[in-house]
Amino acid sequence: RAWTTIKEYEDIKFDFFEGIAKITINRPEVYNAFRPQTNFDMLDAMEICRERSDIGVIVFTGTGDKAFCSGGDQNVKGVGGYIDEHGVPRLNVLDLHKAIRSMPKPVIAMVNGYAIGGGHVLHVVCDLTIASDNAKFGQTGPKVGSFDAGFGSSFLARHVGQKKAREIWFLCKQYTAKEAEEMGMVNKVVPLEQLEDETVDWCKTMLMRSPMALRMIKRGLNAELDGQRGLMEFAGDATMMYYLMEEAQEGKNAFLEKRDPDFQKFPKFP
Ligand code: 2NE
Repeated sequence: RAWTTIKEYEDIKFDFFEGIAKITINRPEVYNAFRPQTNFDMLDAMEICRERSDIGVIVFTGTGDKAFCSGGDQNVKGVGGYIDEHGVPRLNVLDLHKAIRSMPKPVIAMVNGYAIGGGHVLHVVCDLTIASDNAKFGQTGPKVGSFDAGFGSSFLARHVGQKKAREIWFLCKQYTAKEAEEMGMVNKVVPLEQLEDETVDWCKTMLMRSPMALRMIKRGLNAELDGQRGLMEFAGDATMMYYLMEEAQEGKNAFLEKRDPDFQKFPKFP
C-alpha cells in the first residue's frame, strides 16, 4: 500500500492513502509511550485531518508489533504532569481526547500490541477499535500513580458496563484482544498480518458512506454523553446545515438589501 507522508514530525508518522490519514506513534523504544511533544504532534496532525476535505477517516496506531501505545512516558513524568522540553508539566493528552471526540470524521484505533494505561484510554476514545490477536488491553494508573477519571473511565463504562469498568481500573489486569472484544470495547480482532488490510477495508467502506450522515451520527452519539459540550457540537453542525439552506440565505440577503425577509415562501415540513 503506497502511503505518502503528509508531514514530518519528531514523535509520530503522518501518512495518507486514498482518503485515509494514518497517525503512527513512533517511539518503539518506549513501547510508543507519549510525552508532551508526541501529543503536540498528534494535535497538529489532527488539525490537518480536520481541515483537509480529501481526508475522510483517521487511523491511530503505533510503530512495530509490540505496542499500540503504553500511555504516558514514565521517564518524563514529573511533579504536576509530564515534563516538556521547557520544563513545563503537562497533561496535554486530554487535548487529544477532545480533538478525537470533536473530529467530524470517524477515528479508528488500529491496535497492534499493548494498549496500556493512557494508551488504553486512547483506543477507548476512538470511534472504533480493530485489534490484532496479539494485542493486550488494560489500565495501570492505580499501580503507577495515575488515573483518568474522564473519558478513560466514563466512556469506557459505556462500552463495557459499570462493573467491568471498575474491574479494569481497580485491579489493573491485562486482557486479551478476544476478551476485549467480548467485553464490547473492540469491534474486531484479526491476525496481526491482516490488521492493516482489515482496517483499510473498514475505512474504505466508511468512505463510501455519506460523510454528513456519519458526522451527524457521531455528533448525536457524543451529545448523549457529553452534556452541553456535546450539544454544542451537534448544534454547530445543525447551524452549518441551516446555512446551506435558502431560508438562511434569505435572512442575510434581506438584511444586506435593507428589506423585510420573506420566510413564508419556504416550506414547513410536517
Ligand atoms: C506495556 C507493558 C505491559 C509491556 O511489558 P513488557 O514486559 O512486554 O515490556 P517492558 O520491558 O516493560 O517494556 C519495554 C520497554 O518499553 C519501556 C520499558 O521501560 C522498556 O524499556 P527498556 O527497559 O527496554 O529500555 N516502556 C514501556 N512502557 C513505558 C512507558 N509508559 N513509559 C516509559 N517507558 C516505557 C509494560 O511496559 C508497562 O506496563 N508499561 C508501563 C505502562 C504504564 O504504566 N503507563 C502509564 C500509565 S498512566 C497514563 O498513561 C496516563 C494516565 O493514567 C492518565 C493521564 C495520562 C496518562
